[in-house]
Amino acid sequence: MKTLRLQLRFLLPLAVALVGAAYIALPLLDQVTLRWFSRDLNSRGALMVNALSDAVAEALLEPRADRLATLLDRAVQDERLFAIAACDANGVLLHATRSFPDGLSCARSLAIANRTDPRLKLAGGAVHVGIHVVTRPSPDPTGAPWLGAPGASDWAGSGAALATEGRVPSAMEKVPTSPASELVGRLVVLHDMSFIEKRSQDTRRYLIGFIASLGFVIALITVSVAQLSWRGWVKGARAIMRGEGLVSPLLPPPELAPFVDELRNSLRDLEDEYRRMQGPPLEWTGEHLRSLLQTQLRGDQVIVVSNREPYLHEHCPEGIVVRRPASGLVTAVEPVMRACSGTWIAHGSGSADLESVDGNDRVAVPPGMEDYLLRRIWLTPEEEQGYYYGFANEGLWPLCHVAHVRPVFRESDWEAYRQVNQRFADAVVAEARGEDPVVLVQDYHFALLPAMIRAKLPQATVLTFWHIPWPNPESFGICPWHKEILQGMLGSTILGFHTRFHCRNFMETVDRFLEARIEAEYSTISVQDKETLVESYPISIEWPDEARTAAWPSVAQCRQRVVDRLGLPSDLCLAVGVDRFDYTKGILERLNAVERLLEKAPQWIGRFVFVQVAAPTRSSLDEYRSFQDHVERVTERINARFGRPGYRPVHLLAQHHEPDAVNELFRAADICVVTSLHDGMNLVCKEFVAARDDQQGVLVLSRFAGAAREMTEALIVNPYHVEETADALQRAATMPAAEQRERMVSLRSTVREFNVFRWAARMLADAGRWRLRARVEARVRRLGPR
Ligand code: ADQ
Repeated sequence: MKTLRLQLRFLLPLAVALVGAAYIALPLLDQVTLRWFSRDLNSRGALMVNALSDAVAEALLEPRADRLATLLDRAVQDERLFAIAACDANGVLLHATRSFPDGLSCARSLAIANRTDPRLKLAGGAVHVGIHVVTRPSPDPTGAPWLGAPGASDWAGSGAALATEGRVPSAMEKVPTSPASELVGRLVVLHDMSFIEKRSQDTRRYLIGFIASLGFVIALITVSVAQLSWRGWVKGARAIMRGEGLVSPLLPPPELAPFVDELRNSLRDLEDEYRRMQGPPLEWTGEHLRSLLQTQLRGDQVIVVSNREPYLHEHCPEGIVVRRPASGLVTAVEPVMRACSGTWIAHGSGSADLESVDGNDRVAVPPGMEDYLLRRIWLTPEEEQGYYYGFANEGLWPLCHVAHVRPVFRESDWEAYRQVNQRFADAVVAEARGEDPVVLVQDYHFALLPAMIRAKLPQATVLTFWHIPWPNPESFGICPWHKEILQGMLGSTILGFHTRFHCRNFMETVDRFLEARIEAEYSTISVQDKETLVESYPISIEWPDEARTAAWPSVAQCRQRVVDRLGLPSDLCLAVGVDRFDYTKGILERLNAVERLLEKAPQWIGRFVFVQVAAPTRSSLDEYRSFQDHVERVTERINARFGRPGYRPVHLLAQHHEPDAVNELFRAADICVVTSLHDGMNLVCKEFVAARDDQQGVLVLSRFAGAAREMTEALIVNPYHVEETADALQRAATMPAAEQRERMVSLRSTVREFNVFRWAARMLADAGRWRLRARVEARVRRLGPR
């Protein structure tokens, strides 16, 4: 079918070209044949007139009409001659044969004879008009009307015209070269042209036949060649260009193989470069990301590894339900995965997870859309305890956040951490379809995974993203296995943090503890010839598109629903906080600030309400349990101090909320409070801004959250400074609508532009460049010194 299409693509233009050629060639051919025949007829006429010259001259001079008629009637016997007429030197018609057209004068005959097309159309067909001069030797060379002299040309218009009479000079036309010749008259010779037209038609027919046969032969050859060789030859060439030529029977000769390789690679490089030159789109969408993957990474397989799964299947009284966990990582990476497809490997922690997977522990998600595969890994309670709760959350989490909670490191936890990392690495190898997948390793649960993957899949591109802060070398040195962790992470091709500050901390830590070559200028670290790019990629959220925002209830509706649900006073200033119930999020500090506000500005008592949504997290750890207890006690204290019947200044909702409920709260609020003590980025503040399409609301943001570097229009606070935070709450509560709008518009444009697809695109584009570089280097190595 494809071959047929290709042939048609060639044959149709060929047919058009041939028809075009015939269209142009036929009129040309007519002109040329006419010119040839005209020349022939003139010569023929000249010969005839030459033979009659003396007799005609005498008859004209005498003048003897009967003699002239006899001469002309005899001459016209020639089958190709149509008629002859004789004109005297002044252009007066003296005699014409019978068939000479009525009304054709000597002057008009001369005019026709001098045209490019000396044809005269008559009822019976066209005739050729030729004029031939008749002369005699001059008795008086001084007084005779000479050919070409004024007077002799009266009926012709000019002497020059006479010189070209009949187009072809006849023997008689040579007369003017001799002053001894005297013009006696002219013969108008009309040749029958029907035979010329017949010949011309024949020629035309032959030409059309020739062009048609030529087209047919070319088409036949094309079709045959295409049929015989297209499949084999072109397929072979294509296979070679794709690099499959090694198994093709049409292999290039071995000595050409390096050139074919080179050509193929250069073409790929050019194509990559061209795509890169196109530049990034202004607002990244899932669609852009998908096309970036297809172009820059050629649709390579993408595998994500994280501890937290994007969807949990849970048992509940109504049956099995699917839930989205409260996790910044999931919030950010899930839309990317929906855009990229591929496989997400994560710990299956839902109570109904096992019942929801197929024989390979896979389930397609999101439910109903099934854009990608979720591959679940099952952990024993001991593994989960050691790897997740122990090493990751009692060790690395407080170590990296420096939030004044002492990290705990146990040998058994470390062992479990190593084993679980290895199990995930094995799962990556099992899920990889080729030897060079793109693996996105997420977070501090998998510090050892990059090196483990590299050991099994050296060609893989491993992008590790560390979602939490990286401390200074002194703090990190507390971990007994700091070297192993650094070595594990340096198995990554690219290692990403949210900020430059965290990148610098990491490079200084490596510098302190490992033998490595660090090139700060290029942000690279090399250990034993293995290079890792350390780069900052500030994470973000998926910007809600119009279809989504159109479905949102209005801000007023959201406000009313929240007021009704929580039994709040209707005339109030509503501040909200949405977090995992984690000590790093500064929940205690913000409660203290609310308390301080009510102390400093008692006019707010009864009118200021703070709603804290806190999703329970890591509750089996003592530190978290005691933190939650502490928060509850402080909440009770504030409510006891400032509350009154029908009014509680603080509402603590210690439960998981679905994304729609969180969004409703953001839209209902006047103020969103984010007071993390240390946060890699913090997505809550970005979600708040995205929810406010009414361009109202104030963000109070901790300067210790990575987001503070981008969201400078927020009221930036030091959460450890209670007074400052309380003042910021006061300022937010009284901020004029115009100022709110100004700040919100700017914040929204930042988050919209620097959305999560851009985050992923930057990393994946860097990965694409890195892969290209690796390919070029491998090629150079293969070719070696010549
Ligand atoms: P987290 O520490 O989980 O993320 P964050 O970035 O604030 O923190 O994201 C929390 C997410 O959970 C948000 O999407 C939020 O809406 C949701 N959430 C919070 N409380 C919830 C609740 N009660 N019910 C339902 N959903 C809730 C880590 C790092 C961050 C970094 C992210 C992404 O600690 O610094 O921003 O990864 O890299």
